[in-house]
Amino acid sequence: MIDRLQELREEALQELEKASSVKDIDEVRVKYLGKKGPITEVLRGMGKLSAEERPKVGQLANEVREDIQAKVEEKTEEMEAAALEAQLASERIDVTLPGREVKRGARHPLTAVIEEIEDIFIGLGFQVTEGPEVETDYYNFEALNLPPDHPARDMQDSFYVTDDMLLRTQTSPVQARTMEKHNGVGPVKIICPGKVYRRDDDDATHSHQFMQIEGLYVDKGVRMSDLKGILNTFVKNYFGAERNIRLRPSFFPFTEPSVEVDVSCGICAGEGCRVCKQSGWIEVLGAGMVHPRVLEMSGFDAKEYSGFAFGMGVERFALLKYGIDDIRHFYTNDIRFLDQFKRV
Ligand code: 2NL
Repeated sequence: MIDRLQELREEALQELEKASSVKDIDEVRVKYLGKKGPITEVLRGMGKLSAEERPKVGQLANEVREDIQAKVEEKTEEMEAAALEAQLASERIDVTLPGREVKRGARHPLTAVIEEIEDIFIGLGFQVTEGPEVETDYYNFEALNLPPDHPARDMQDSFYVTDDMLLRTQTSPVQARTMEKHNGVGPVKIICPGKVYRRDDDDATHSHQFMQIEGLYVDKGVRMSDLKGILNTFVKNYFGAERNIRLRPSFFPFTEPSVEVDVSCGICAGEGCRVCKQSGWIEVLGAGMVHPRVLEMSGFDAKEYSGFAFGMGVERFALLKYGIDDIRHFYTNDIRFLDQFKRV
């Protein structure tokens, strides 16, 4: 029996030595140390032994078991360490490789210009207000004192959705709606940025859809000099402190008196050049004192209240500031064009 146990130990240790996987090792363990294994069998036959031999065989059997168990553990650890090594080797990363470029987006130049203009007017106490792009004939035309025979009211010049509804041709209806909500109580001091639509053939300076910002200040005692001061401050903030404005008489149905506002040319400083067509001035805004009929229709007492209003095309402000020569660049969204505004 002693010989048999030593034989079994040799066999088991050799088989473990040859084992090449955790599964192999476990099979050997079950084969030798399992309940139906040869060592258990030897122990069962111990009854036939003498009282003298029994403890010796028992002790050896335990030693054999312990040796096999120790080898099983040693081999398993070896295997697991090797597996971990292999995994680490296969997952090795080179931290010195250059990283992947992070693609940064950018605000659209028109968005950047709108936000810049908004910030200037917020600094002057105005609130930013928005409204619907599909408007009723009333808010788009009637409330702004446009006579029924005005060209803009022609089916040919505006995008009508029904007989009575159209895509707004200016953002003034937002202002008319806001005045109405104030129930004849001032002040109303707002700017309204947004998309507007006119039936037009697109070219370098025209688009059937463009961005407008209008401003409105209604309160007791608002005067033309307030308009001039606000626009002068705005233009200097937007274009630069060295620029000046001048007002020329004009006409709009919704303002009386009405003016066109020019900014001094930033290229030639008034000397005359190609950009300002030799005049030294560039037209940038339309403005005026809100027509009393417009105030009354929106619920304000024109004997008590007065106001000024102005309107500007955002594309024109962007063209002038960034030296862009074609308004269509804003809508075709060529990534090479847009990329140039990453720092704007
Ligand atoms: C332009 C410049 C302008 C206004 C817009 C306005 C709005 C209300 C009342 C009175 Cl609610 N006026 N807006 C005023 C003057 C000019 O836009 O060139 N428009 C054709």
